[in-house]
Amino acid sequence: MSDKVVITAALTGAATRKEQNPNVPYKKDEFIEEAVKCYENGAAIVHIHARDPETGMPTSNLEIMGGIVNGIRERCPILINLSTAVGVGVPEKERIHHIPEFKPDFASLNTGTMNFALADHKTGEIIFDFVFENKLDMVKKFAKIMLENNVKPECEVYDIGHVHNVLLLQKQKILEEPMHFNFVFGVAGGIRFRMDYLVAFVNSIPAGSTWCVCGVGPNSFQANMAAIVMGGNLRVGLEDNLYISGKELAKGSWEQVAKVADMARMLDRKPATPDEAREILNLPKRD
Ligand code: KMH
Ligand code: ZN
Repeated sequence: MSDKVVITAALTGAATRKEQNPNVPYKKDEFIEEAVKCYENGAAIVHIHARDPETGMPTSNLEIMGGIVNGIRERCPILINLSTAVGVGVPEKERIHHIPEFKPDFASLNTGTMNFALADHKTGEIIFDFVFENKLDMVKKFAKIMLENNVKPECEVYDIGHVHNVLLLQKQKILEEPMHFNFVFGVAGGIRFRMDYLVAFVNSIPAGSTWCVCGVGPNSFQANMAAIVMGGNLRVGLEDNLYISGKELAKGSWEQVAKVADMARMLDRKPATPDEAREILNLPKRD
């Protein structure tokens, strides 16, 4: 097992709001400060959904996104992963147009249509009911654009069936090996964290693939700890989890990065630098 662990910080996502945690970034400078602090605390990658600075709504507006991406690139060498989920109801074109424009190191590739709800796991109540559309034809189109632009896809899998979708596309030579997977636990509509499910995920991907784990809400740090033990990579951040412990709000994604970096060190693994992450995850070289 590698003694290095690649930590990704997912700064915003599409759903979390300042009303829930005031440290969710909306403005360009807030994104840049968060990214720099995440880098300083051990993150090698930032995963970004841009926000409209006034409303806080998710957007892939090229001017807004350009300010964030270029601002981060000027301040630190952290690698950049841009979301192609973007936000609820965003049309297909606006989910992908920023990828050829900014050629990030990584882009998320969501691999199956699914329920993507917000639920109260204690009562079972569905708070927000949403179908996340990722028809295979669209996944294929997005993957092709990533391939043409030399951008590595991070295959987002929320259930084992999504791994099988990825394998179908890989047979068509649209996804190059070694592939990279993000195993997402805890979305209402996807799989919840259990050690045996993580083992099943790891056993279902082609040998030589790399993988990362993230968990939504209370699944977050438990899934991360399991990934450290199993030799995988980690993702934390206010996109996935608003808290640092129990019901204590995180001061920023960077505080969660510091926590999992310590967890990794405790188990004799160290956070990878961006250069090491590029090598470990087989990312294309950049100027
Ligand atoms: N919000 C996460 C559970 C993406 O941006 O493409 C999954 C995610 C997907 O980060
Ligand atoms: Zn995301």
